[in-house]
Amino acid sequence: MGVKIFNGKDVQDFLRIIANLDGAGGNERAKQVVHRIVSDLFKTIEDFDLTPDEVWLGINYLNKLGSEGEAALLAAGIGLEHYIDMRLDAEDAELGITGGTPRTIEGPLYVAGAPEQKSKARLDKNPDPDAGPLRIHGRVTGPDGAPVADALVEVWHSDSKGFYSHFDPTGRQSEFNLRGAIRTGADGRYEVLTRMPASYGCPPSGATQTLLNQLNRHGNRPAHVHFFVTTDSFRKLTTQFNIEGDPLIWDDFAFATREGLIPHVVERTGGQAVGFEEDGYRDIEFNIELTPKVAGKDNQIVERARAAA
Ligand code: MBD
Ligand code: FE
Repeated sequence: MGVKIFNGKDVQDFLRIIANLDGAGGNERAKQVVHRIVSDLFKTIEDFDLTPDEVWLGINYLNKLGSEGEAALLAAGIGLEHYIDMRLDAEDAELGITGGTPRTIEGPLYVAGAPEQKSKARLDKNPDPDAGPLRIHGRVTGPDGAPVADALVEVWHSDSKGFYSHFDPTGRQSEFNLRGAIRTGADGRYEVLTRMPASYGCPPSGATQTLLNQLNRHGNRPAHVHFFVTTDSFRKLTTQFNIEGDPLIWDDFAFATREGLIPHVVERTGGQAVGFEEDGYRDIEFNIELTPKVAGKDNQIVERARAAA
């Protein structure tokens, strides 16, 4: 099936020229990575005997992906973002770092710059009658269980349609709706009053869902709440919890669900006493245990392009 030229001298020499492996200058690491990726691509074309039409379909797919700004969404969907977490977990295991709240993926929908509030924040700025009141609270501690003061707890989640402010296709949410940044006091506590998120679905006609359709996979996530927890003393934690009972919890297209990140949802009354308009509300306690720096440094800090407002 198909011609076999990949292992021949012509193609192997060509691959070295493409990446300028034998030339001076450039970025050595980039040269090696480009050489490997282009080689793997050429080999894939040969092994599957891809037709020119199929190759151009793939090129056009990349244009669609980029023009829609969905590359980071696809990274979640093909498990690339979770794979990075698996590598960070393995690195921790190798260093003997155990315990702490599990990390899980950031996802593509964080927005920097939410105004900081002390100990407690109300996140819902727009009415959302389909989303009931939700209180989220907990304590930030170090590995020794002692409370961490001055931790910045950033929280973000979707509305009842699964849409996030700043990225909402309906344009209905105001800036930083359902996003907050809470600074802990001496007791290490944070508290958030907000409204229940719902499950997220990839844009149905977008590049990510287009690829998932080819795999007969859905592009949905269980309802979840994202966290960044940043301090001076410990490693930054990137995590999320899922809303208990969501049928997609173990069927997340982005592979973010982990044991330890499904806190109980408790039905409570007395909402006015905690600051809601309603009497009945749901309550989630989510405590956060941070992990130590390595030789005084956060060895796993992730820099990536992020939206800001
Ligand atoms: C999300 O809300 C999300 O968290 C991820 C990882 C991907 C798409 C939407
Ligand atoms: Fe999300």
